[in-house]
Amino acid sequence: MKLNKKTIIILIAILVVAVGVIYSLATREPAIVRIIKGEEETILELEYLSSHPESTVFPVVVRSSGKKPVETEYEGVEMFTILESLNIDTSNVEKVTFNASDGYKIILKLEEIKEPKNMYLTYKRDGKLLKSKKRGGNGPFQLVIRRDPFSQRWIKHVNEIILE
Ligand SMILES: Nc1nc2c(c(=O)[nH]1)N[C@H]1C(S)=C(S)[C@@H](COP(=O)(O)O)O[C@H]1N2
Ligand SMILES: [Mo]
Repeated sequence: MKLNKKTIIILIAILVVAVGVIYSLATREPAIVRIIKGEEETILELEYLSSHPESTVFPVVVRSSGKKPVETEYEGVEMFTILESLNIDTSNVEKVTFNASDGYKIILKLEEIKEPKNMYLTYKRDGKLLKSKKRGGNGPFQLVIRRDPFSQRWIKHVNEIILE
């Protein structure tokens, strides 16, 4: 085979694309949340949330740092409802730790999680799936606290929930 300039450029282009595809597959963040209670681990998948009968759309004002407040609509399921529907026994749980893929962490009391219509694990904003951190979004899952007006305790990129 004659390796002219054009062939070499095409080969390099194929190589670059292949490396890109392999890299993005290898570093792909799966759209799941691991719910851990002692030795038990439950995997929560996006499809489970999005097809949940109690998935709801609710309006909320987002005050992102350095930006004007914006009215948006989030879609998700109440955190306590999720635990109940997964049959996770919370009778002796006191605190709930939310870990995010960027290392951010927040600890909430189970009582707070139980407050009606307050804490939602969300997966859509304004009708679109939440993008991952890598793609510049707040997802794939974000804990939205409706009665936290300045959203400091909202947690982006939630990937682990630990019940203790
Ligand atoms: N995973 C994760 N969640 C987070 C944060 C963060 O750095 N990482 N910052 C918190 C803070 S301080 C605020 S004010 C809100 C909104 O942050 P944003 O305006 O940068 O989106 O998200 C909160 N949740
Ligand atoms: Mo903040």
